[in-house]
Amino acid sequence: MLTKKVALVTGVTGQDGAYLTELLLEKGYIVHGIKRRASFFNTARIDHLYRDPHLEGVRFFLHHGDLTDSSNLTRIIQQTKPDEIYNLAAQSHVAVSFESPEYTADVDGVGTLRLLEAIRILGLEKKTKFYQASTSELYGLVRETPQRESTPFYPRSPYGVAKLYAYWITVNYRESYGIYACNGILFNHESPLRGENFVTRKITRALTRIKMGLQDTLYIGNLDAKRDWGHAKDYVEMQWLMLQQEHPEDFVVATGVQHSVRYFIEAVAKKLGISIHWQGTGIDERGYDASGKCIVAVDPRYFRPAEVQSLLGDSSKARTKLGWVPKITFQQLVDEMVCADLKSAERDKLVKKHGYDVLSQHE
Ligand code: NDP
Ligand code: GDR
Repeated sequence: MLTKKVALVTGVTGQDGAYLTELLLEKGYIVHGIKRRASFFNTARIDHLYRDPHLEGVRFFLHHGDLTDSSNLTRIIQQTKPDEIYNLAAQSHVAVSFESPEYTADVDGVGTLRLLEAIRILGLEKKTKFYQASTSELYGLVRETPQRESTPFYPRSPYGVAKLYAYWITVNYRESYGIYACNGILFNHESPLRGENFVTRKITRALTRIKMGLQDTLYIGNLDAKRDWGHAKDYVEMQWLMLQQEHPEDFVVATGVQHSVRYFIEAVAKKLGISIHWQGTGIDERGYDASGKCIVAVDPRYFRPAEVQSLLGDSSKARTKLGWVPKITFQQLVDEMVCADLKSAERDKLVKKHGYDVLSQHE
């Protein structure tokens, strides 16, 4: 049966925001999303879900807002009176957080507090459930493998530290004010909607463009980093499930399978029929294709001041208590991302063939 619930999604224009909004609309929710004002339209991921608000039966609405602006957030929550808030908004790039640590702390840490305070100030503690997008980056320098809910935290970036504050303030408001608030400790999840400067999308985008002759080289950082990569579509289902329980709890969300960045490149190259011959080790490493042309080069620019070398999650609690299992395998994820980026590379190739410039985006 379709629900009559109202959800408010921060970060609605991001990868997870798009998949979650689609899921909530399918379930019958009225969805309010908070988007930032930008000089370019930034709604490409959700345009297919959006309908003219003048039409009848529209259930998806957008509001301008920002996690750094508490009066704005309080007003939106007051107007929409949501049954559920999904706090997905964040400066979500770990490397960028070293460049903008203060901003990252403000948005990712204090931003979470602003939402929780708004719930409290408006007297919505008993009505509004709250989901916080916590992260495997909390584990950082790992103390135990695989990582589970009880594994101690040791964040390794301003992003991780800001998210640590958000994690604990969520727990604190649950314990202090009885708000139904929970943390999803999500491990890396990807999709064709993944931002272009995260490593998986950077790889699928670059290798498909190399395949189409639009680009020569993929410049990359730490090839030996290992991640537990799942599909965003599976993970937003868990975000929703966590708010449908009798009592609020925190859950790890992961596949339990780990691969290195190098392996991800190899999997994409295999799918595309590009051969990469690895040569040497360390920062001088180069990958050459069959014709001897360098296509993968390590650039120390992409190394981080402190790295999270290896993450592997144990989501037994989610599987046992909520019956959640990820449906999409690593290979299916790679295939889907490669197919989507190949399509846009083919389109760019056609545009170029007809004499128009193709803009290349570099990280
Ligand atoms: P994205 O980077 O794709 O999306 C982030 C969203 O936050 C975008 O809509 C962005 O808006 C918005 N945003 C950024 N800064 C602000 C701000 N100051 N005020 C309001 N909105 C803002 O991230 P994902 O969808 O991948 O991730 C969603 C959440 O989950 C994030 O909090 C992330 O930290 C966390 N997370 C992600 C994981 C992953 O592997 N994807 C794993 C674990 C946690 P705009 O479009 O304008 O930039
Ligand atoms: P991560 O994702 O830092 O885990 O954070 P990202 O894809 O950026 O990096 C994963 C690993 O790959 C290494 N790496 C590179 N990373 C990027 N971005 N670009 C490169 O060129 C490159 N080369 C190697 C990184 O050093 C790292 O070890 C993501 C984000 O979505 C966070 O918001 C989220 O909380 C965590 O996942 C879980």
